[in-house]
Amino acid sequence: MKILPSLIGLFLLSTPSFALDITVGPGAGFDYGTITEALANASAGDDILVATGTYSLASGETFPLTMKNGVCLTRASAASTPIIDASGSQKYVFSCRGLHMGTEVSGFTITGGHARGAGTHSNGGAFYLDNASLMIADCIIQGNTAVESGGGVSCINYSSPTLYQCTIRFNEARGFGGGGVFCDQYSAPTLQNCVISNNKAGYGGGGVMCYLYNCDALITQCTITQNEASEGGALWCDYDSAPTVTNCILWGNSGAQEIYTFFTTPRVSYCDVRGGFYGTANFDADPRFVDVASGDFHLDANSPCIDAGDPTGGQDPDGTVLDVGAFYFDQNQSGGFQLSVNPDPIAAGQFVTFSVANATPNRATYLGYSLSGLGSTYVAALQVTLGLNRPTQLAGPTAADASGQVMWSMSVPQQAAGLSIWLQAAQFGQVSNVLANVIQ
Ligand SMILES: [Ca+2]
Repeated sequence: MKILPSLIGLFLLSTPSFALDITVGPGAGFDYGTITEALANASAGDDILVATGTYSLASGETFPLTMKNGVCLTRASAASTPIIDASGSQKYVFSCRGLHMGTEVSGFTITGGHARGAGTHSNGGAFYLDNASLMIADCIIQGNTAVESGGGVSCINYSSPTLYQCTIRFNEARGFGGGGVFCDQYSAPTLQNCVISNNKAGYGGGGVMCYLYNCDALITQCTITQNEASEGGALWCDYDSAPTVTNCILWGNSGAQEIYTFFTTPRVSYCDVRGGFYGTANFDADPRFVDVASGDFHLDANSPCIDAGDPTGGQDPDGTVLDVGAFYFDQNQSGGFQLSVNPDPIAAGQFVTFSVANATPNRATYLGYSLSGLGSTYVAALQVTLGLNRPTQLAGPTAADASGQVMWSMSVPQQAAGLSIWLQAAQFGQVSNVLANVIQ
């Protein structure tokens, strides 16, 4: 076909820049064999696509890997997660200095880094950021260490990266703070849908430390658990640093408290905090992770975190109110004991119907509600713990039908308009999801 070269020529003429796809992988057929070489030869706008494999000293890498402005370093296929392993180098894995958004590292397992250089270079086992605001997405940052702070990630000097859908676990800041993430000197990273677990800090902030001067991190829909520090097992907020923490689980960390504050007022709302914390709609209830021992921090079907997020903050992919934590519980696929309401939201002065599906057939079913939010209330007669604070029985007992369904209809008083209400159904030995609603 002679037409092909001219078509390619047209395509090249119409391409406004000379951005390249640079491939990295073992053996022939790739542009480079190492990420080190690819980065050295990349320019702003280039994508470096890394094939499955382990990239280490043994495979020819030189650590730290120095990120370049405007370069996207990512996996060649979403089906794989290449491993970048700096073990033996005694260096942090990535050096990120003077970078802006548009720079990206995504889709890797990043491990084996060790920050032990002079001054601030003893921070940031996997990522050392200095005035760098890149995107770090879909990465597993695990098993890195820092002599001082930021076992996984260190953000200093106006570094405000976005960490999205990352798992930051088993990292250690041996000297000071931020087992997972350390922020200092006007650094305000965004952490969204991240799991920060099993990290350890020598002193404070087992999960995250927001240290001095306006480190106003945005921490949204994250699960911070099983971290360890003397003060602030989950989070440390120091003088002048006031992170905004929304729809997060801060639970099961070891330390004097989950959130340590020193002359600052972090904005914490719609969070499940062990021991409680001031702020809008925070609660203190076992989040009911699927399996803590194996590191599965998904929610089980009876988690009080389901639909407990900020109702104005958007929806989960299943169309329900946001769940609290890094992972939402899919109520469409659960097949479990489920409570729903129609109309949604509930309307004052009208009838409302509450429906239960997938209950145990022919068994007595109850509907409870609270006007004061989520909580943890044991009901001895049913041997269940309701996820409601000071609940009152609204309906039942009503036997579920042969297909496990129950419906209750009732009129809503006109004067209920504007009330927030939380509802949950229960049978002996099991509870439904909690419905949160604001009566219109
Ligand atoms: Ca939800």
